[in-house]
Amino acid sequence: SLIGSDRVRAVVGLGATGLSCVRFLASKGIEFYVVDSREDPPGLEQAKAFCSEERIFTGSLEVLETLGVTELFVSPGVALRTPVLARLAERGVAMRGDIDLFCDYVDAPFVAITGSNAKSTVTTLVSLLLQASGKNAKAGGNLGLPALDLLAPNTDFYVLELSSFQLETTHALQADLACLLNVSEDHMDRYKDLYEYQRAKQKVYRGCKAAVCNKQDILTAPLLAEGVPVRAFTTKSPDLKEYGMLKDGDGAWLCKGVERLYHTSEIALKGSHNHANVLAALAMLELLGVDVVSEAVRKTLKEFGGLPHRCETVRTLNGVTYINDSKGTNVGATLAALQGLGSAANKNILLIAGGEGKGADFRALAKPVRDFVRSVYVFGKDADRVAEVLPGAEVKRFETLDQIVADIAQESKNGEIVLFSPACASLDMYKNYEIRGAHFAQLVAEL
Ligand code: UMA
Ligand code: ADP
Repeated sequence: SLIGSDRVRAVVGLGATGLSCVRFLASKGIEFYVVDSREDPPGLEQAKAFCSEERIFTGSLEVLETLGVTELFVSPGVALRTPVLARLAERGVAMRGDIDLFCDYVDAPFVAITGSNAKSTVTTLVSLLLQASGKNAKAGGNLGLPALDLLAPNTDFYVLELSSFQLETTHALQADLACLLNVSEDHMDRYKDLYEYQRAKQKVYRGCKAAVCNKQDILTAPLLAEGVPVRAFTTKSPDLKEYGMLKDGDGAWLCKGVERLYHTSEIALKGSHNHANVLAALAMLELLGVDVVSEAVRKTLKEFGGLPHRCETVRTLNGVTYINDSKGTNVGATLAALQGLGSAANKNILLIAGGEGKGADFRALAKPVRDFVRSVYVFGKDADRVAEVLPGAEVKRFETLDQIVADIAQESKNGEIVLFSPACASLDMYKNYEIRGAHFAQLVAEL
């Protein structure tokens, strides 16, 4: 039925996802149209190598209504609420995505990982642990390399990071292992409320053969058929089959039930949020049938210090530690950074926040700011929206990051932590969070 001639397909959006669909459909000899709302989308020239020019339409999506389409592969950046898509869906046109196509063709076990935060860190860690354990594992999806581009013979495991947008357009995921790490507000410009967003995230569990969830976040709890194995993780002490932590002096043991697995002192990832990430990854290894305790795993945990732009220490100068958490693009990530790095006794954090708030509610920042932060520096489009929820806190408002770093260089004291964790997307002032983080790191390097 996949190559049934009754279907009329179109790829919507010509970014990384759209191009991967174009290449893949062409390689299967399947015909399709391509549409993009931009006049000159980034993937246009490349797409022409796989699709005749008269089948490519740019500048508007409205043309879809005249093509007689029955099935769309919609890029994650294109909202299903876009009027023309909503009208077509109403008429029964299938709204699919690249992950749906991946599921049609994948012939090796795959892991699906989602959550509001920590997806990239955990996806990367799981694939590194599998590789260290001798498996041919490939990681991608929202992480960067589109899922369809991963498909290759002799793969033992695919490890996919999935966004809520990708899950919206996925109808039969049926992952061999599914994990929802956490749910906190994000992308509220695309969802009606937190529950609509959670419903998209929960789709990761649909038809899965095993699952991992977060005991400390009820919104991650799966509703599954009897007999599907589930493991939970927590940063508190675990029950019998759970992954959790037992305090030990200054550190703690990562445990499965009462069994001690690794001590925090032998794990490169720092902060309790990152320990939760390691526990999630270990739980996944177990369910994939891979040894959780081995020299290979131990060595990997000792070496993997995290991805750039995620609570990354970029410099220590005059006793002040500068941390780049530019990937902190929502309130939950900034909360985790403050809780993971903060000390109520010292109150030694200088927080830099602001940017494109995506309609978020920043009130959850008030308490950790009161507890751990000496001074807040805000900038960007939603600077005032961040500032207004922090009454009583010392908040300084600036136009640019350059001005903020210059001010902090004067004001910061020995022993303080400068945390650049915006709680906002970067798109109001930067091309993406990586360029924003690199700008911060460069300003700090020039001090
Ligand atoms: N487009 C339209 N109409 C619109 C919006 C976009 O035609 O209304 C077109 C644009 O003109 C552009 C194309 O769609 O040509 C862009 O597609 P896209 O925004 O879906 O981006 P891709 O390049 O396909 O990248 C996507 C993910 N991007 C988004 O979800 C926004 C990438 O995640 C992902 O790595 C990639 O697929 C491969 O799977 C990025 C991301 O920011 C990192 N994700 C969000 C996040 O992590 O918070 C969800
Ligand atoms: P994602 O791919 O979901 O955006 P990342 O691994 O890129 O996840 O991390 C995004 C942000 O979330 C970073 O600011 C990081 O410090 C923060 N973070 C990492 N682990 C957690 C966690 N367990 N809970 C909340 N935030 C976290």
